[in-house]
Amino acid sequence: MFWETQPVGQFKDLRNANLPKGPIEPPTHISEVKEEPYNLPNLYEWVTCDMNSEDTCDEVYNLLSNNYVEDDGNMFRFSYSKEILRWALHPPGYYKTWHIGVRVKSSKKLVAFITGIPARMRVRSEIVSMAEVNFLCVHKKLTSQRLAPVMIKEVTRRVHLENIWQAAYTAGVVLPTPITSCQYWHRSLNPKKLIDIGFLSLGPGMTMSRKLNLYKLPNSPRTPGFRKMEFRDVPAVTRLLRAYLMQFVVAPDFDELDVEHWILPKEEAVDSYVVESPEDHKITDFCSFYTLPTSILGHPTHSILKAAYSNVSTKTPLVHLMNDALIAAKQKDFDVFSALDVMHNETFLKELKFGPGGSQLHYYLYNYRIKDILRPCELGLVLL
Ligand code: NHW
Ligand code: EN5
Repeated sequence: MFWETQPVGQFKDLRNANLPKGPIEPPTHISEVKEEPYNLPNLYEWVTCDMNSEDTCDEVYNLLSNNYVEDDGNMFRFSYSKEILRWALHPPGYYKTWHIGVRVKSSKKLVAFITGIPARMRVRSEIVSMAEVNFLCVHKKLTSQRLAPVMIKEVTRRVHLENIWQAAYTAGVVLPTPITSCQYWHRSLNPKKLIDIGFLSLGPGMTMSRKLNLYKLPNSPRTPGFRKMEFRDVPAVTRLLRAYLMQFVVAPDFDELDVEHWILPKEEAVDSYVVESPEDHKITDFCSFYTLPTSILGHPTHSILKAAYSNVSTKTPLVHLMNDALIAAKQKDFDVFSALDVMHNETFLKELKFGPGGSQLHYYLYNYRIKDILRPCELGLVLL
């Protein structure tokens, strides 16, 4: 088994509380990192994907929208847009060499993909340089050929070449071993469409009109001073976000440049709002969610929009703030607002009529052992 050979927490060690915490393997000198890429089966070759190239970005988009993550009933497939992919892969300090493709040598067709981006992560009081690994995808026709382990080893090698020895990643499947397992929650914004496409079921004793009534939202946000975030808000939002994230055991260590990249609104990718106090014009709260179009498989109506979030509140109660986030998302024509039970989200999910989704999301660290498995509310990290 591949994962048994990797420096990750193993299932058999779960009961052993005495293992040392922190890095599982010590770093080596970069000069000792293998210089040549790992061997692929002979038909294939490695490529570095330049996501600024329109053609390459198109190829990656097509590979993912046809082969990436589906729900357990294969009714929906994540369909990250080119805007989101570019945004997701170009944070401050990104490495182009960490955007890795596999092509068929003869036809040059792109058949597999994996990415890393750099991030500073805080684990308790330690700041650890990490890679966040995402968008691992193998063309449906080539699965079960053990390509994924080679791709993971290759991204690991390229991360090591930048003197980085830890990584964070999420997956819907259970691997050795989660630092926490979170539940997806969904809040219907457009129940009629969600029922039409089978995302939501009407349920016994429910009528469409009762359903529509249940999920009705006001036409505009309720909190006075709730407005779209602007560039000038970056310092205040950074302060709020840093203070909020300090409450969690594992969370990113964001500076102003990170906030400018990850939080400042970007069309088709991320929406963020602040509450500016009408009295003294101070920024007291902020919330944010990203766009994730999802293909509806085998249905004439195409593409539903999902949103996730990351949020902070100091003054406005979190429930009110998130209610305004729902209203804002509804106004922007999103069909569903999704969230995980991470951070303090448990405090508003039920009250704001989110329902538990069909699947879980497991969080992992590579080459880093933490003291105990975390509760979702101890986690301050959202990956795209
Ligand atoms: S999770 C989304 C992953 N993508 C999808 O689900 C898309 C649809 N599926 C596929 O494309 C978000 C294929 O099924 C994939 C597997 C490519 C998933 N993570 O090649 P084989 C991310 O992108 C293990 C990790 O035959 P396949 C996070 C599996 O347990 N490992 O499988 C990515 C088995 O190992 P075992 C996964 O179906 C994080 C082996 O792969 C996995 O053709 C990556 C089988 O390989 C998954 N999602 O392709 C890790 N799914 O030991 C980063 C399966 O059990 C680690 N496997 O025999 C850190 C690296 C950086 C470190 C830096 C210091
Ligand atoms: C992340 N970076 O299954 C990559 N999504 O619940 C890895 N279900 O949307 C992610 N099957 O529950 C991998 N509707 C894990 C996620 C894979 C995608 C996935 C789930 C999350 C999902 C929907 C559709 C299920 C269709 C049948 C779902 C019900 C929602 C309803 C809302 C109102 C209250 C009750 C529940």
